[in-house]
Amino acid sequence: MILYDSVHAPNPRRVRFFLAEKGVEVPVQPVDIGSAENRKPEFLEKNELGGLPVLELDDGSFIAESVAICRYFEETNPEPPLMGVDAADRARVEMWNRRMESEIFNIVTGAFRNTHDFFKGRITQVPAWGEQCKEWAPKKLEWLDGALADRPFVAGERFTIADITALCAIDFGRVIGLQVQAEQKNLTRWYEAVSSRPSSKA
Ligand SMILES: N[C@@H](CCC(=O)N[C@@H](CS)C(=O)NCC(=O)O)C(=O)O
Repeated sequence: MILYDSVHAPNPRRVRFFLAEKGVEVPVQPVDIGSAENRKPEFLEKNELGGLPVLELDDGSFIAESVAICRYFEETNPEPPLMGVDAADRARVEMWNRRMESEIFNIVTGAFRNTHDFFKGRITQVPAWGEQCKEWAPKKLEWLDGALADRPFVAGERFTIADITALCAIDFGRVIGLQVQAEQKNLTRWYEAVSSRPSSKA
């Protein structure tokens, strides 16, 4: 098994964070996004969309998409559960993980990808969309602060993949100047708790 990884990128971090919570070690092979190694034919054979991370299984097959990779490890290493414990909880975790992706992660990466020089010539940038995402991002944190008023973690009483997605998105938000504000008391409390987990450094 090999995990194709990139140390500074937020999606690979989600998987490393998830694996560290599970105490699972997987051999890692770095792929250099900076030199567009992930866009070369050899890597596109593993994932035709070029995104990282990618998991290569022992039978030589590949799984891309961070949540799909996490799902594989949730099934093979169920403890501790990070994607819900029964039907309603699994649905709730999925709801909140999707929200953390669509409302925060994709807004932060949308701002970065569509405005930053790093992506000039690599993708078709739509700067107006990037600027819109930049404007939305702090409002999304305001919303999350409110959502965290009645519970310790994003999806409820226990730490889940939704917290991992949210933390990786917010930390990556520094590339667009996004920061948790001191007056966002619930979000600050949550941010400190989740950031202090040793797995967050994976
Ligand atoms: N939906 C994919 C997104 C993968 C993705 O876009 N990864 C980024 C790193 S966070 C990447 O490879 N960027 C470099 C590029 O697109 O060339 C996932 O959840 O894993």
